[in-house]
Amino acid sequence: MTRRLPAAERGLVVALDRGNPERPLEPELEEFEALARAAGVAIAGRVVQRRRAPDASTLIGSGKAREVAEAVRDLNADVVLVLDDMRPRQRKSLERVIQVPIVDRTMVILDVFARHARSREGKLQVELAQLRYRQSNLIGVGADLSRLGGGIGTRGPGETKLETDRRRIAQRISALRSRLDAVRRRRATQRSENRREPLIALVGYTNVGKSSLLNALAHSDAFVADQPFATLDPTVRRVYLAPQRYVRVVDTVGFITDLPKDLVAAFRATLEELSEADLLVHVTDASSADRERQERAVEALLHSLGLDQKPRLLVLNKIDAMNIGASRDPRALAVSARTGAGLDALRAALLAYDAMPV
Ligand SMILES: Nc1nc2c(ncn2[C@@H]2O[C@H](COP(=O)(O)OP(=O)(O)OP(=O)(O)O)[C@@H](O)[C@H]2O)c(=O)[nH]1
Ligand SMILES: [Mg+2]
Repeated sequence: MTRRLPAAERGLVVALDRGNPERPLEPELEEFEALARAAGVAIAGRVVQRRRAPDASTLIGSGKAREVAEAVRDLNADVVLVLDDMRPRQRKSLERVIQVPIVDRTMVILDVFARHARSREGKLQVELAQLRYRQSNLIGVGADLSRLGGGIGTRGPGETKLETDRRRIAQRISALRSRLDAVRRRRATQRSENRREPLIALVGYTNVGKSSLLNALAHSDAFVADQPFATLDPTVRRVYLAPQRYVRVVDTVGFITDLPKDLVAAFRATLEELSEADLLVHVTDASSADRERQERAVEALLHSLGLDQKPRLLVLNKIDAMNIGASRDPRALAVSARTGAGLDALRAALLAYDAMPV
């Protein structure tokens, strides 16, 4: 029950710059804007507040909040997009000053997921994540349950309604859980009928080219797009390596820094399928200046899923678009899903793993 949102809302982006040299703001801000665009928002402007620590009551400080309110009017923005996590209290005080809906990073990511979910399981998982997030952050929903699943621009109701909402959210959450269980039981049966060939999982940051690589290997046409989270549902294809040697390659949801915990929880079943893989192929984007940060985020998530011990192959994709002079990771196999460069070497490497026990 996910809802498509009206296109081209105008968003004003707000972020705190904590001046932490270990974690520069710019790449995260750019990523946030790409997420917002994938959620159908046009970026009208940015307000960055420099301060070491967030203000306890308004996140950005009350003076800055008034400045944001003014910028909203000047730029004719419909929504304020806040990069940082907010406490319910900070959100409330900001809402008093800023007269348009306030949406945080988690809500933006949930919204992109809601737009891109295709399968029944994917949709149920996204709705579950949205409700859990609203529940734990005391964000209300519209009176009509059928409108649940709204994201960008969904405004919370007043206090009293929030109480009734909470009860209905709790009911809806348990209904979703049992429907998801049913879908999963059905899928587990289907899966067990189909497991002779080794399973190789493509994992990696969102938008690095996992689906493109799957298509290049399998001559298939899984959905590819230059935006985050184009893929949500696991797609399995049979890939030919050599005479009589086939593997199954699964392409699944991409990772991102600080993937919201409610999403990880809701997508746990999807992510746990990675544990059935015989080999994880970690795909990275050679053309991205942000590659190291992305790799660290993927490693962190694999760790939290208990997948550290899986055999792993590092693949550097998009070498056709790599800056001349940029250093190549000697551990990685360099390929281009677009030009086909390096794919024979990749098949050979997979063939070597194909000898492993199933
Ligand atoms: N230049 C270049 N672009 C590529 C290559 N592989 C993929 N791309 C582009 O990168 C973008 C993302 O590709 P996808 O295959 O959708 O990436 P993904 O990792 O599946 O992304 P999500 O499913 O959104 O996590 C698309 O615009 C692709 O055309 C490559 O080898 N070279
Ligand atoms: Mg994809």
